[in-house]
Amino acid sequence: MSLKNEYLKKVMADVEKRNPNEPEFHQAVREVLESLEPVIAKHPEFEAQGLVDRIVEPERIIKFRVPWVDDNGNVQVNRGFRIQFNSAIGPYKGGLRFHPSVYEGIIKFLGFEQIFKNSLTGLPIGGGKGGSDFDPKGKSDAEVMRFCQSFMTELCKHIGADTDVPAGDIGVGGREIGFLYGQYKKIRNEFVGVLTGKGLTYGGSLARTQATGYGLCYFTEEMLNDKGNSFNGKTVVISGSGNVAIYATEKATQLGGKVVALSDSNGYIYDKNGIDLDYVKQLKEVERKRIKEYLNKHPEAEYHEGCSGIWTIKCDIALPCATQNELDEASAKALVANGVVAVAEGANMPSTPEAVEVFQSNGVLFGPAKAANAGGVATSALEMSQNSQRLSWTFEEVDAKLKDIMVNIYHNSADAAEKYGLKDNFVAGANIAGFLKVADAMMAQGIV
Ligand code: NDP
Ligand code: 2IT
Repeated sequence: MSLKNEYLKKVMADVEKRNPNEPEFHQAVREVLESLEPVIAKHPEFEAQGLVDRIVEPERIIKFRVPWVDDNGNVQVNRGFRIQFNSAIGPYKGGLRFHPSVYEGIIKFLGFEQIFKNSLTGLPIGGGKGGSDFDPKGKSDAEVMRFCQSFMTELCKHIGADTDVPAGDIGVGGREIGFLYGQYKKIRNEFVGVLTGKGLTYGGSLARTQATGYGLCYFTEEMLNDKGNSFNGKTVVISGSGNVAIYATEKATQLGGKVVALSDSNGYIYDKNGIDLDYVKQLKEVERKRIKEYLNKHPEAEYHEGCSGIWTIKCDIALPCATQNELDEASAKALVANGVVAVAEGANMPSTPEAVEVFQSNGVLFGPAKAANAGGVATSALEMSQNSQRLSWTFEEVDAKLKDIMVNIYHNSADAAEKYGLKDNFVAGANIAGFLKVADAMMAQGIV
């Protein structure tokens, strides 16, 4: 699909010119602008107020040096980022990613997506994202701690409980959030909800660890239910074996599905008997080992090198939960040929545009990341509410709110798609519904 509206074409050309060599950011913007064609046609005031020109430009980009000393006494230097993209509906909110592939274009694409995702949750949170090209793999706990302390020594000048509230993403989990929080508190002398995903003994919310994976399954179950279908009795393939993949596996299994495959960046496992999740948790959450070690306890399972082969496994439901552009056109065709019924994105932008086109043109139910994985950030916003009240809610309370939010996101996306003549196109629906709330707030606040 290509852009037809002259205003949107001009905005896209400007984005490409102003952000050269950032293909992931261009990809994320193009998808949203394509969805907005009917909205811009209906609302000439958005063009008159330069609204789309403004929404594609981050409010602020912070880029900084992160020096630290490794266990051998050598000085290491990484680069840190925080992009404060849009604060129209609330303080900037979004994760921190520590991965060697991080550069400004990755943080920009993630921050841009976060604006619309956060809007879809119905909660008052703006869009932001940050991270570093630091690679936590193979580092000792002490090295990770020194890195996090150095990172926060700079970041703490730019964030705050009512300004910008970071959380986890790839390579940033409970351990990293703890070190980051400790350093923030030491420098600022404030015990406040400036990060989410905190430990339960210092202000974290029950169910935040599970939230993205559980939320993904609640969304998918609602999408399936709407078409008279469900997880029950279905074969499920999930990529990744990190936070999102693990808790998607747990909830998909509770809903009656059988998860037969997981992966990491080296390869994938296939266990036709259904994944032994307790063992995966032990390997990944406790021992920080590779997924191929699964065969130590389950020699009857298979391990294959490489990531994309996972999509050739026959399944009814596929949940990509690893990273951007991990599922391409050829993989989408393989899933369709094997009869996949639903695909929902736990990762951010895991399907290439060509893959999305294959799913949509073959009648596969497709839940885009912004909608399907919004449960993590939604529960982060619930953590912020609890911190403000200095109260903590039970697991059941938070989980019930999460489920409610995911069901609403599905219906708001489906309704917006239908209203604009794009029934069952949840990509367009999520983009439009997410955009309209932010657009309304920006219109009300003037040219800022
Ligand atoms: P984790 O770091 O816990 O796990 C990441 C998983 O993805 C690991 O299995 C990792 O394998 C794999 N992976 C990472 N990078 C690559 C790569 N370049 N190629 C292949 N595999 C890769 O992260 P999360 O589970 O938190 O995040 C997974 C996805 O979900 C990301 O896209 C993230 O943005 C998204 N997300 C996360 C949310 C959250 O609350 N955590 C909320 C919403 C979305 P390996 O160990 O080999 O690197
Ligand atoms: O991509 C995401 O939504 C996240 N990594 C979670 C962000 C958050 O603030 O909880």
